[in-house]
Amino acid sequence: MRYLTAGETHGPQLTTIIEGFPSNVTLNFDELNFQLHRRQKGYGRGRRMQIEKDTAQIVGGVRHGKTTGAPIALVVVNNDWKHWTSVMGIEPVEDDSEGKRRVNRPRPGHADLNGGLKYNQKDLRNILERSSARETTMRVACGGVVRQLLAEFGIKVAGQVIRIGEVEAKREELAIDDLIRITEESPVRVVDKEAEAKMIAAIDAAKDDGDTLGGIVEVIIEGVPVGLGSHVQWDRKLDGRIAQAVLSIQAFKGVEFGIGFEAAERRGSLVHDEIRYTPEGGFHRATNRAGGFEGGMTTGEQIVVRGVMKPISTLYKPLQSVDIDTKEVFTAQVERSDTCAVPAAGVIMENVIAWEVAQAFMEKFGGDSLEEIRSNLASYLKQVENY
Ligand code: EPS
Repeated sequence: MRYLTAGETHGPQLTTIIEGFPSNVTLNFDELNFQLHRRQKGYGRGRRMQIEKDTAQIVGGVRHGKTTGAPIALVVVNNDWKHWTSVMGIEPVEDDSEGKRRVNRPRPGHADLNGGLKYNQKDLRNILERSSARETTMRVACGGVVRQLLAEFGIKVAGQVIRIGEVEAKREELAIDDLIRITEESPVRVVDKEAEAKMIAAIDAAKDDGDTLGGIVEVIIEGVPVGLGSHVQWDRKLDGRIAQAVLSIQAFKGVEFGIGFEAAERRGSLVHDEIRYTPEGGFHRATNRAGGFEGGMTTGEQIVVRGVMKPISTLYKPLQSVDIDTKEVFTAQVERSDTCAVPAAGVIMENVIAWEVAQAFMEKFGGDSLEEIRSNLASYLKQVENY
C-alpha cells in the first residue's frame, strides 16, 4: 500500500490517492470524517479552524459503500480558498513580484529559508504553502481509511497528550476504550484533569505573549499480531518505519518506544521484558518496556510510541531574521497561525502510525480482498498457536 498527497494550504483543495487497499471493505464515511474532525479540534488553534469544516469526498475506488480494490482517491476542499484566489491562482499573472502576499522574511524554525534556497524561490510563500501542517489533513484521511481495515481485525488505536510546555500529565493505567473515551472529551486530549486546566492556562499565557508551545504525545496500538515488520533488512523494521512516519509530521523532533530514552539510564535487567507462556495466552511478555517491538518486529504486546513536537515556529512576537531581498536584519514575517497544535498533532500521530501498521499488516497477510486477508491471517495465527 502507498499514498501520496498534493495541495497547498490556501489552494483550492487537498488530494490523495491510496494504492493497494483491498476490496470488499465497507467504508464508513462518518468514521472517516470523524478523524478529520478530531484533527481540527484542540485548545490553542487559531482562526483558520473556524473557516474549515474538513470533509472528505471520495472520488474513486469505492462503489455502493465498499472498496473495489481500485485506487481510492480522496479530496478535501479548502473553504479558505475563496479568500486566496488571486494570491494563489493557478493561471499565469503578468507581474508576480508585487502585492501577492509575498513572503521575504523567513521564519526561524520553519521550512521557509531552506526551501527557498533549495527550490530557488524568491517568494517564500511557494514553500510555506506546501510545508504547512494543513497537508496533514490528507494523512489523517488515509489513516481514517486504514483504521477501518485494522478495526476488521480488532486492532485499536488511541492517543493522549502527556506534556504541553512545562505541564506534564500524571499517568494512569487505563483500558484502551476508556483512554479513547476520556481523551476525546478533553480539549487538550489528556486524562489528568488537573494537568488539563494547567495546560489550558499555559496556552493562554503563551498566546498573550505572542509565543507558542510544544509538547509530547503518546500513541497506543492494541491487538497487533506478533511478527509485523522484520529483522532481516533495515528498511523492513517496523519500529524504524513508524519513527520515520512520526518525524515526518510537521514540527516533530523526537520519537521513542516504550521506556524509550530512559533505557539509557537503566541496567539491562530493568529494561528487557521477561518472556512467559500460558496455554491460553501463548507467548507473551511480563512487562512492555520495549513498547511492542523487538528486532524491528511486533511482539504482540501494545505498540507504545511517543513523539515530541517543538513549539510552532510562526510567532506573533517574531524572532530576528534576514530579508532575502536586502539581506538586512528584520523580524520574521507574521502569518496567521496556532498557539499550540499538540492535541491536533496527537490525532495526526495516531493516523500516521495506523497507516504504517496497516501497511505492514498488508505486507504480511497480503491479499487483494478482505476475505483473502482474513484467511491468510487465520492460517498464520494457527501456525503461531501450534508453534
Ligand atoms: C499553518 C498555519 C495555519 C494553521 C495551519 C497550519 O493556517 P493559516 O495560515 O491558514 O492560518 O491553521 O493548519 C491548518 C490549516 C490545518 O488544517 O491544520 C502552518 O503554517 O503550518
